[in-house]
Amino acid sequence: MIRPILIHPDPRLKKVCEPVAEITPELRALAADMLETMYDAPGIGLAAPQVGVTKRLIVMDCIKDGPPEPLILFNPRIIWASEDVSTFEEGCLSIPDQYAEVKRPAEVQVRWLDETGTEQERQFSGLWATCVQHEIDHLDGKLFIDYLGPLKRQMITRKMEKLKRERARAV
Ligand code: K1U
Ligand code: ZN
Repeated sequence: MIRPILIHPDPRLKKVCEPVAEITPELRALAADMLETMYDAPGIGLAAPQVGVTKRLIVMDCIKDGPPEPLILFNPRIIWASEDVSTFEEGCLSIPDQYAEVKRPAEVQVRWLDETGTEQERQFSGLWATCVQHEIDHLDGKLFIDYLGPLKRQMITRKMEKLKRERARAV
């Protein structure tokens, strides 16, 4: 099921999300819905708060060409980050049509629980590293615009407020 994606500003996007204590069938269904929502958008990642659920769950697939590689990560944690940084132009499905360059560690080691409750660990680089950091930021109530200066951030926030007013009028 495709779920509606919250648009910034929304208080649910500013919350620190709760860890998942047990991976229940409901949470597995939520993860499947999030993947469907992400592919439909389209996007390369999605965090549970973006669909209004303040739990520590993200999904990703950064493969552009070739067979899909969906990943479901419960309680993801960065356990190592490189000193090297890289700059990517980031977007966000909760901030449509706005892009900005963000500097982040180029490589990160992440530990998480998969959908079977098994602990997984993987080193991410390139777009995967940028995406996993962007998604984990969502779980801590942080958006990519929080890395920008106050004027740029305010300009984007005002555009999003206008977009939300227009969308509300259209229904
Ligand atoms: O968290 C999100 O809002 C998803 C976001 C993830 C992301 C994008 C770019 C850098 C870091 C994290 C998106 O997927 S925005 C859409 C997007 O980047 C994309 C859409 C279609 C094809 C390829 C990329
Ligand atoms: Zn985002």
